[in-house]
Amino acid sequence: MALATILYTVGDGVATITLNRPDKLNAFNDEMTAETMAALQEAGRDKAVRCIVLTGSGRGFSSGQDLAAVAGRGAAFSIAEHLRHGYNRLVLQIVTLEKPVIAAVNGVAAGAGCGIALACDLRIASDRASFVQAFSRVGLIPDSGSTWLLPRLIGYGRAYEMAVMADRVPAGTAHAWGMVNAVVPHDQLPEVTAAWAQRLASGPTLAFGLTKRAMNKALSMTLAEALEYEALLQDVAGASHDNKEGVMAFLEKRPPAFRGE
Ligand code: T3D
Repeated sequence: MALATILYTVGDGVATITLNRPDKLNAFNDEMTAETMAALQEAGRDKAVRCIVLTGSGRGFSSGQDLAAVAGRGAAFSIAEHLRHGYNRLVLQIVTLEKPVIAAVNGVAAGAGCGIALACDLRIASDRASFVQAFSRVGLIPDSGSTWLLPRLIGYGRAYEMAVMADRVPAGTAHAWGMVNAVVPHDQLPEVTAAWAQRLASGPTLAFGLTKRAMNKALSMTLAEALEYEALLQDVAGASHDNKEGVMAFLEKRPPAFRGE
């Protein structure tokens, strides 16, 4: 892939996508949205990839929509179409990609950048990171899944406060509110993220993917429906190499050698 706005690397079962417009705190222009989607598609297809890390270069994770690009729009521009073709697809791609996706939040995550971090399965934040629902600062409503994802993670009151106050929520508060899984000293973010990613990449990838699918579906199901869906997917997981390997490893008192299938 020839890439202008992101970096894409694969190693030891982990694909790392680095948003790479640091002078704009990795604001999304159309090119960066398209390249990020292409990289996620490639990571989804590549059997060697069993975990994906999304991070930013420089001092930001992402500042959301590139506002300089907004200023150049004509009167006929449709924001709805822009969302449908860009952020909406990107968010759904992350949520439906059946491999664990970690956001390594290295700095500020604002607007759509915050929504995209929230769409990831796990968030590890640098102690220099912060989260801003910046939309109302520019007279917009939260998008990129924020109205759905944020209240589920932190509850309506805090989500609404973030939306209308649009203040920076520092990493420590985000952790206390349940928005991030861990906060680590800034210098240790790459190392801690690599350790989490490595552990996930050597896990039962099929089961991890089905878990993601089941948990996301369960959010709009009754308990009875979720129980039935678990039963259906457990049939699939139960027929996998990794289920057999996990059971044998337990009985033989050795660590399992999962293949992700
Ligand atoms: O219209 C649609 O397409 C709908 C879609 C909407 C999705 C959205 O994401 S709407 C929300 C858009 N994002 C924002 O409103 C955030 C704008 N940025 C900020 O509020 C602040 O930059 C931050 C709170 C994120 C960080 O503040 P700070 O003080 O750490 O950094 P800074 O000095 O403001 O920014 C550093 C540079 O990045 C600066 O450039 P300069 O002066 O050094 O040349 C700044 O202009 C640039 N930058 C930051 N954010 C953006 C940006 N440039 C373009 N677009 C940005 N979003």
